[in-house]
Amino acid sequence: MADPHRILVSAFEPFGGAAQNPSQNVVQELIRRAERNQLIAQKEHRGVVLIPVLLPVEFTTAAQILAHAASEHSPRLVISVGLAAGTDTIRLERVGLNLRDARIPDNAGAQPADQPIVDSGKPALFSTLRLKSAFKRITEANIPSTLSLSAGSYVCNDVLYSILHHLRDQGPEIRAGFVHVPDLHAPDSTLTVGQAATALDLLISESLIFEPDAHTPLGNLH
Ligand code: PCA
Repeated sequence: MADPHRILVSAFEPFGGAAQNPSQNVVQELIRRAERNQLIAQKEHRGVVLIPVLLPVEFTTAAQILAHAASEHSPRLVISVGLAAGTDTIRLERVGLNLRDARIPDNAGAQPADQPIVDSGKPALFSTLRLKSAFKRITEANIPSTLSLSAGSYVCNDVLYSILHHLRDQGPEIRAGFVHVPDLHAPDSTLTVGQAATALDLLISESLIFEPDAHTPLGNLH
């Protein structure tokens, strides 16, 4: 297959005492659909190849593993998925902050407070995925979604900021970003793994388009 669209999709291991992390189920569902040629992205683009990566919930290490995988596979897109418990929409993260401030220890016991991720790095970096275009399609598919202004200051934000920092000198060809999903295993969850996988699929398909993101005014008031 000539010049495939390789897409790195990462999920996280469980953390904080939980038995599972729904980000893993979402990525597994995406891979299952890809194997059956059922992805919207496969219908809209030729040669989509998904490469799954499972990350530990550990500051620094998770980001290093993702950066290493990006160097190894030369993907077109790097999309990371994590759990945001207590939320009820698919959160398309717009901003990675150069900040570590952990409410709970990570899985290796680290609990940094008020530390930069990259010394003298920029205070914040923006996702380079086509989030607004994807948001429109996800919403049209009746999947509750939010353009989110912060991925927090825990390991997910660490991964988002670090991959954007890592890729910043590599030109616009490699886009990267982060998606938070709700606790899809919660008994009262209003979203399913299937819906979250469809949202990711649409984000992938939109982000493979070689055009700038939509410029519709969608910013949050707060
Ligand atoms: N969520 C955490 C880290 C791993 C995950 O799935 C976060 O939001 O930082």
